[in-house]
Amino acid sequence: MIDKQFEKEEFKKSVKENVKFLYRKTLEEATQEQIFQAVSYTVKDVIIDNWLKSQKAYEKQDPKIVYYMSMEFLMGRALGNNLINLGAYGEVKEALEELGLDINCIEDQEPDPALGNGGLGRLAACFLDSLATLNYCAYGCGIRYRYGMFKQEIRDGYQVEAPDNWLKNGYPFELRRPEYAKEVHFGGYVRVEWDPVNNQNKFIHEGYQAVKAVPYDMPITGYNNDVVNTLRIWDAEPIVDFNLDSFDKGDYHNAVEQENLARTIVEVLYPNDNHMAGKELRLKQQYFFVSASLQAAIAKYKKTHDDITKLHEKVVFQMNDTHPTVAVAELMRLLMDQEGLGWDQAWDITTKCCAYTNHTIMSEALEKWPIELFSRLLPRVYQIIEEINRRFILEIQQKYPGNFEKIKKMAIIYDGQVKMAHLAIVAGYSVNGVARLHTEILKNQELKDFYEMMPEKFNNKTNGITQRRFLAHGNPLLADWVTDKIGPDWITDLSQLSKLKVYADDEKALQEFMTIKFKNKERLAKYILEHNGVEVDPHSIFDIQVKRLHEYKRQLLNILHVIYLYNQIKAHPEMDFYPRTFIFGAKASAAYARAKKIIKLINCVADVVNNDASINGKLKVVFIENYRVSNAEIIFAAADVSEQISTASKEASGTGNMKFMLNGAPTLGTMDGANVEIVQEVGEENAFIFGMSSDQIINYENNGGYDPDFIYNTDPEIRQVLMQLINGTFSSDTEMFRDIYNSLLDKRNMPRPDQYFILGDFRSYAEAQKRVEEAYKDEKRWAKMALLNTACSGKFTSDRTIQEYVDDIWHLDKVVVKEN
Ligand code: 26M
Repeated sequence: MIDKQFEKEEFKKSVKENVKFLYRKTLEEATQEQIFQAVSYTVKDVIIDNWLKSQKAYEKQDPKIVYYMSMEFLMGRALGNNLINLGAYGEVKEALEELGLDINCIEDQEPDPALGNGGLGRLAACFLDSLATLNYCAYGCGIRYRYGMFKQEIRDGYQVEAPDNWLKNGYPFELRRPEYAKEVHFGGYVRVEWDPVNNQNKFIHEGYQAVKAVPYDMPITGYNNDVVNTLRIWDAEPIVDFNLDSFDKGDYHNAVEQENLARTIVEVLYPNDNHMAGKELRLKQQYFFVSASLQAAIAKYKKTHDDITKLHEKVVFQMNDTHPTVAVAELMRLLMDQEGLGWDQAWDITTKCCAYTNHTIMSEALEKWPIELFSRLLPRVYQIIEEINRRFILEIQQKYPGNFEKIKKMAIIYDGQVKMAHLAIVAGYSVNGVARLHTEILKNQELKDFYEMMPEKFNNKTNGITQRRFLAHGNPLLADWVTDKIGPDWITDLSQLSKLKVYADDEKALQEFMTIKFKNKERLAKYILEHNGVEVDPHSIFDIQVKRLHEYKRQLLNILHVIYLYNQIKAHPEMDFYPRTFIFGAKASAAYARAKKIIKLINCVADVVNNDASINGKLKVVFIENYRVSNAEIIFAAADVSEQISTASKEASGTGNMKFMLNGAPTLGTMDGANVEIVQEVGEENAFIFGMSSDQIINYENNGGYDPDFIYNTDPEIRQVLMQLINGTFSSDTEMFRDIYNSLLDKRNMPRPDQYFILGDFRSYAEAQKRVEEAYKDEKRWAKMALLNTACSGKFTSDRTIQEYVDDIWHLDKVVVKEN
């Protein structure tokens, strides 16, 4: 059903009016950016009606609400996605054409709201889409960073970070809600007073600095169901403007500090991925949005309910990793100090309201805060954590009398640090990993002691992705083809894709499928030419690795293998070799020197390989600048091969792997994260699996015995590749890649050389790459494989993931908004 406003003539009229109203211009005079704003306002108008309608329905039905608490929401552009979900994309595309406008150019005017780093933040965005589409009442709770994920520029092969000022033209899809502002307090001290009325101690927080948290709401549209949920992100403002008033009161210093605090707290997203830096400002950010969100949730609950002890019947807080874990102590504080409950009652409610998702086993990522910092910044919250810890240690002692090892390993406060994961597990009623293998590793390795003590809390929720963005919007050619073959139901029921299996041996269908892939490769080739100035051949194999740059993800293994292939072609020019384009996209955390060097290496190898006429263009290497959600959609659609080559056990799940699969790219990968489940769905014969298993890796890690030196000494081809890092082949500065070389071989390299088993897996990877080439040469076999990947990807929709969260953890009620 098309809304009246998306009826073409109405729509055109509204866009023209908005251009006039907003900019005092005619359509002909307006810039593309101004037209984008005008179009967005028209769309927002429709959304606001549904938003109000959803609100009404929620008020009437009083469903249980999930608050998805996350430091990151990597939303990507809203305009196109909203049009898809409103079922109006086609109409609007045509209407714009009639105005002489190209919808792609209009969409390209929107900045990517990049309020996240990578997988964890993008997962949160997919979850919000699925929650709205499945008719559940949900709020995303986060921070309105002034600067999101930095923009990456490549200069002379190096990554250079540029600020992402995403708000500079005003963002049309947000709504400031000053009436819901909340105060958040930092620092100061706690005074204890006896309260004779309630016969208990009263804790009074004084001498603090206060910040005003002001929410901005973004609409989250469900697919074709009129549901509009809310992503609520908090901005910080000073409580009172710095003025002479406070100066007169002698409060000058404090007024300046409060103003500074408000300005700095939401300034920028920390661009770290899987790495904890321990910065005080980061903890301030965490407490800031958590406290504001909890206050708002409690206030909302109390508007229509008078018994706070039943909060858990209507509210659940899902903590996206440990970043918002201070929520458990803050909820205790609000229930006790604001609502007047005693410890036991408050604890009972808190432990029924909070649940925790773990996203990584990388030890550098585990959040631990020095108690000195924590208690200074959040004195009352720290007191509460001490009491939670005291009681938990008593429990440990009861269960394991005399076993001090257990206390050492499981205490929330130990070695002068607050361990956020331990707090989350102790206070949460659910602890989940994000893929089957990852959850098993949590239970049997990382969190073994906790699993033994409280097995009932542990469960798995394999990640998923939204097909609305990553197929319907990102790959319209394939989306139309799928609809043509099996009807449109896949958009809300991805398991339908299995119906495509009947086409696996249908030559006509296979040809259509591969023609679409080819067109998408042409689209990407055009993008690469325009943005990178490199010409690539869409007839070559597009072999793609796009994800954050991290040693465990092993972009280094990929580029070393490219060097190896280059050497082979040079040594055997007559060799039969299918042309290949290796495409990379990755941001490195700004402070991660080795990761940045790997980017430089990729670009240096690209320079040499792409300019070597003697290899006849058989090999191309491209580094796509500024990989982000908007260009990801184009990249996934165009991939032949999906590189998922993390050291087994290290990648908790991965979600890019699912996006490639959905778009018909077979996985070249290790048995890690969700790759394991992908292979299970598609069959081993339709994937290229290599490398050591997670058991083998974990065994080496625990018992030693891995020796990259032996490989270096016994495999001359690998040795040649490593020598080329330091002999001037790719940089006249022979010291340029010395650190990378050393990281693989130098025994002084801490904690051990080649931590990520790059040399150990090299041969196995090269063989798997050989199998890729053989398979690709057989056109029919490849087409079948590609099609089956799409056909078997149904499990990996975030709709399935969300339904599992609802069934096992959240127990939400379905809400009807759209009357039939
Ligand atoms: C921590 C402290 C200070 C600053 C930043 C951080 C931090 C930020 C993001 C730590 C980890 C962060 O993200 C981890 C992450 O993205 N994990 C990924 O989660 C995905 C969704 O579950 C999985 O698919 C990936 O395998 C996992 O790496």
